[in-house]
Amino acid sequence: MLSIILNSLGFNTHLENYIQSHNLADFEIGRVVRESKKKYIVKTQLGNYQSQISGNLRHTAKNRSDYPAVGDWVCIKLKDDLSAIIHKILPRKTIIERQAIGRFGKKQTIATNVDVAFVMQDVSNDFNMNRLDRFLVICFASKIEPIIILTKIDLMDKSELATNIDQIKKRFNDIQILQLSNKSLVGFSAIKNVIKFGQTYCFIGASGAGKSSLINNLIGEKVMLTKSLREKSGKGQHTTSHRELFILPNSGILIDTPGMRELGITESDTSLESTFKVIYEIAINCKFSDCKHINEPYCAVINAIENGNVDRSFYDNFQKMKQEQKQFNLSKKGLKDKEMMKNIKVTSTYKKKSRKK
Ligand SMILES: Nc1nc2c(ncn2[C@@H]2O[C@H](COP(=O)(O)OP(=O)(O)OP(=O)(O)O)[C@@H](O)[C@H]2O)c(=O)[nH]1
Ligand SMILES: [Mg+2]
Ligand SMILES: [Zn+2]
Repeated sequence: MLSIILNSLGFNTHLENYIQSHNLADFEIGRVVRESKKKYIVKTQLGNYQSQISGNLRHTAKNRSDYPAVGDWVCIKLKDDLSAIIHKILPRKTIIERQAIGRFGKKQTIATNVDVAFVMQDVSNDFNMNRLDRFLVICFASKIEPIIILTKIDLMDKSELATNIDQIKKRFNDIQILQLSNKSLVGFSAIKNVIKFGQTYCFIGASGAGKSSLINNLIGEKVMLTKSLREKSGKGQHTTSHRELFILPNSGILIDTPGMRELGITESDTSLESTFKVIYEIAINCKFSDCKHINEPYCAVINAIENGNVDRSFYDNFQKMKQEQKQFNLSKKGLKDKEMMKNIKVTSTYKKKSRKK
């Protein structure tokens, strides 16, 4: 039986069937609504519980993705009225991740079980098309539908806004673009209408884009702290420093995330094809099927750049990300080989020891 609370958290019959068929009915089921330094708050139909992972889960965890993240459905055992232990993470529908900062070949989980990603972009003072490309790669790598929300439209004139929107449409002709002022609330009702009951929406974008401001406006109270650049003590400091999930009454589920500065991409094969679709479509007309679009004759992509049909910076970003993806795969392979060598060493030391006995 689906409880009303779990239902409004996005619980569905698919999860219920999994629980039944895997004999997990003795556990309390909840969703991770907040995570900070491997401490979790899990919301269940009985209330919120401060939770830690079980020893077993910790010992078997190999990667960051083996730990719970905001958005996860988990099986817990209650310790008392306030705390619980997480024993199992239920299979994820989707996982948003990026390359872990400074740790090549490793990934960092941003949120899980997300249906739609709102890619928030300040269109006035901090408009950055190449960053937008990166956020979209992250969405496509996770197979999550992106919707672009351009914020702070109150701070610019209409013609400048229209030019920026045209620029985005030239790159991405089939992604929905919404406009918003968190101040005057122009565009707010259109965003509210997109949000559907039981669906999970993750807000991603650079620091200061207005993610927490929009969440506060949707919830109707100040659930998240928001700050202007002026109010921040250090330059580039993020206002939101943790990920948190909110239920919008009778509507969807919202996940706020800290602004991301570094957006390293991971290995997904199809994410570049989806993000740079415009380039891939043009490339069909290159003379050579293995054309790298660098200096080959009769290259349709180079031709499109020269004709102004494709922005050079879009193309440059594409080539750069292709390189990064190669690098990620090499680093990942390097890490795997290292791990394998370690295992071989451990096994041979073990064998030597047991022979001595
Ligand atoms: N004029 C104007 N200001 C906005 C708008 N949206 C947000 N702001 C302001 O921009 C600043 C940053 O907004 P936040 O909502 O904190 O941004 P954030 O994306 O959550 O930033 P991080 O938590 O650092 O990732 C605040 O001072 C907001 O009041 C908008 O549409 N128009
Ligand atoms: Mg914020
Ligand atoms: Zn070509």
